[in-house]
Amino acid sequence: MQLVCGKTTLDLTTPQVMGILNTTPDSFSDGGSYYQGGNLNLDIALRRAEQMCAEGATLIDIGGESTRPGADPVTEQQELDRVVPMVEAISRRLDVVISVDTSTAAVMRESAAAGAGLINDVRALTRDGALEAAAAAGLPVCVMHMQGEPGTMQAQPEYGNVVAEVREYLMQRMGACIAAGIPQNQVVLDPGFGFGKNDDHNLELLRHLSNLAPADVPLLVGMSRKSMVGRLLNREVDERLPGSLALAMLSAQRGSHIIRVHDVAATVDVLRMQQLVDAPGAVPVETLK
Ligand code: 7PJ
Repeated sequence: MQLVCGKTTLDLTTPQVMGILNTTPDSFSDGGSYYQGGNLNLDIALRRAEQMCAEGATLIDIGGESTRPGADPVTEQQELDRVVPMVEAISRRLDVVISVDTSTAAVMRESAAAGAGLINDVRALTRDGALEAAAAAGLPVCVMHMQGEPGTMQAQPEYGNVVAEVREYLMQRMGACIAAGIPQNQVVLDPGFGFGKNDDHNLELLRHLSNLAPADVPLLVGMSRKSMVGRLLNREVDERLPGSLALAMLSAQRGSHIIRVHDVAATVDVLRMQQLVDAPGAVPVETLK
């Protein structure tokens, strides 16, 4: 299974790690890390991207809008200003697939022109012009399930059958992508952990991850440091690494192809160990000197 991400083709035979780089001042985990005196500092962000690549990330996900409940809404221009220079800078310097976490058509267009390799949309290309912009970009897309809207989605999520409903939605959005001219094998699906889901919903989706899509469709999952880890283990944001690593491994065992995380080095180790056990021969054995 492969994704053709612009100039780079990504091999999904083994699970790939996507490192998170938020260019927002207010994301729940790394928000504001790259700001100095209220301005985004490209050099600091670039160094973080470089580090994640050295640790084994093959994708970097750049987001300019926080979807955290209560986060300030962002204008199109703000999002462009945060994301596009970052895409340009990374694309010039690093050999990595740049994913843009955006729902905005103009950000998709300008990021693609600046060297992005994947469009990652938590709103599954439902905003005006998004499907068309993504198709015109000629890049693979990740479409995610969300119930409700970011500001209110966690108030009272409700499902009859969460697995069936999420699968149904993802299949429907995949159909919309194909109808818009995006090749079927360039569509990645994501159940959207924590997006309009309570902990039971999240756990049920993880248990049945491999039933969410046909086996030949790439799956992306993101659970790193999320509130579900906090609630289930009673941990603050900076104490969620062990829980996040367990979830990364459990999702790899259930067939996820791309795992979106903050802690790249630790996740790469965990996934390598998982592959050594579950998929002998898939990754080279590295022995200590
Ligand atoms: C996800 C995302 C996710 C995809 C965020 C956070 C919230 N994109 N963007 N999947 N989450 N595809 O990192 O906690 O789960 S932002």
